[in-house]
Amino acid sequence: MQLIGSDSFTLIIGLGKTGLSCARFLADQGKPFAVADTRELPPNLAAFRQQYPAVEVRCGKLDSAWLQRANRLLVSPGVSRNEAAIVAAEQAGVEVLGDIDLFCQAVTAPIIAITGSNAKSTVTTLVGEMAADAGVAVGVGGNLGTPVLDLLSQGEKALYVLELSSFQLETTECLHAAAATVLNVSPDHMDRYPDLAAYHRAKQRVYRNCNHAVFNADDLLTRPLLSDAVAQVSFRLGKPDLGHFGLLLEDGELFLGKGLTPLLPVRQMKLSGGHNQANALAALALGDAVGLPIAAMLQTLQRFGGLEHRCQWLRDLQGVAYYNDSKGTNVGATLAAVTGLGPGLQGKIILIAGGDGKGADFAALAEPMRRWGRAALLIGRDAEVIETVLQTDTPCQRAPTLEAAVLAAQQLAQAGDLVLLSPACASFDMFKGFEHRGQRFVTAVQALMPREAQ
Ligand code: UMA
Ligand code: ADP
Repeated sequence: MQLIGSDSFTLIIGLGKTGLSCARFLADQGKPFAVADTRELPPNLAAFRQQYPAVEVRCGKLDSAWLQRANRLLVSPGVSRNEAAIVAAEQAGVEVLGDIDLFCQAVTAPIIAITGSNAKSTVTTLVGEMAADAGVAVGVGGNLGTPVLDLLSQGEKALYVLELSSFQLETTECLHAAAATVLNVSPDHMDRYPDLAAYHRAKQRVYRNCNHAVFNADDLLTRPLLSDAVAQVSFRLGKPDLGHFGLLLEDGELFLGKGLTPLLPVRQMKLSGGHNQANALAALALGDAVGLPIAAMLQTLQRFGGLEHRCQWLRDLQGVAYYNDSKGTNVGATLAAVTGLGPGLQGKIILIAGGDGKGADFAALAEPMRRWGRAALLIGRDAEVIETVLQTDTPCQRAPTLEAAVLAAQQLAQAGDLVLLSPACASFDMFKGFEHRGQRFVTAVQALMPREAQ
């Protein structure tokens, strides 16, 4: 594979999971490519060089002249397409795209595309399981973890369910989903976008050229900016319009429903909390749009218990429940956890939060914490920023480590309370990722001894 000196090559930007999947894809096709990564020492460099010794890799600051010699740039989601060298290359006529575009060009099976600030992974997994339960050969991936191009080596599929982040959507031009949704929009990644409008614009790209748009009628920002010629179906946590999804009250019992038809009592869902009813309705609307049988989808809802690190119950100790919501990496997710769990409690919530706040405004947490919180234990880089917002109404303590926060939470908790790790922040200032943070929390919680025995 001759690359150096080639006057027609694809330049992959980023040597993470996406970059590696792009390299495998292009190598399989015998297409010339090279790689740039803005880091001096990207994590996969040694293994990559060993596997592709002939491929040129340049690390560190992007070399603008080199980018302009490529005929296309395949930009990884972790790199903004507003990087000066990328913008300059695009202005010089170099095509800029991402792995999602390559995938869309390679497959003919219908795609369900799912984005939103929160609940993407839950809904993507749920829709994937609904399809599998209905006997459909389904590929599930994207931001969830498996890069989309790696799905191509998993055999022929009749349907793809993709979780797409705003980062991925920034570089996606060719998506034409059979069904697409923006589940919800609340501020996230404000360190990457100049304002909420720019983030919202990136999310809206999921609807481009879709056949069915599924939106959240309770969240204006999810409404597709499309003509009425495109089929649009909504879901809401209230009475649905005809043909749309929502909640119906029948003889005092709350049901998931479509139009006037009750489908499933919410108490039969394995997922709990109001936010998960919204997630179930979104999944039903998406599955219905591509023709999955409702009966099979309702079966899935009765057994699907959710993903690790998302409002996951861990244990009860001396009347105190411990919940791991390490995936609560933005204010919207933590709000959903506090307002979803708070009303059902006899006691109050002791919230463990903090980390890398990605430039967020935490003010929205103050009122629900005043209402349902007993205290907040704050960790990580932005502990002080969160404390400034919460301390007027909620007692706050700083903790040097997550383990110290768990011990302090146990001391403060009373029977009937719930200790909730829902950081409202990214984890990278203290941990390798949200899973690492969640696992550390699980270990600390499992190690707690009853208070009398200490
Ligand atoms: N990086 C650089 N320079 C580079 C390339 C990357 O500094 O040249 C940094 C990025 O800023 C980032 C890290 O390296 O901190 C990884 O970036 P990447 O683009 O190489 O990421 P991948 O390993 O390819 O993983 C990406 C998604 N990561 C990001 O969008 C940051 C993964 O989502 C996704 O699972 C994977 O593709 C497969 O599709 C993770 C994520 O955190 C879970 N997503 C964000 C979120 O959910 O909030 C959007
Ligand atoms: P994403 O992939 O978008 O990050 P996840 O399904 O991993 O979504 O959940 C992320 C966080 O969002 C978790 O903390 C979870 O408890 C919370 N969450 C789940 N459903 C909702 C919802 N409908 N609205 C707001 N937050 C939610």
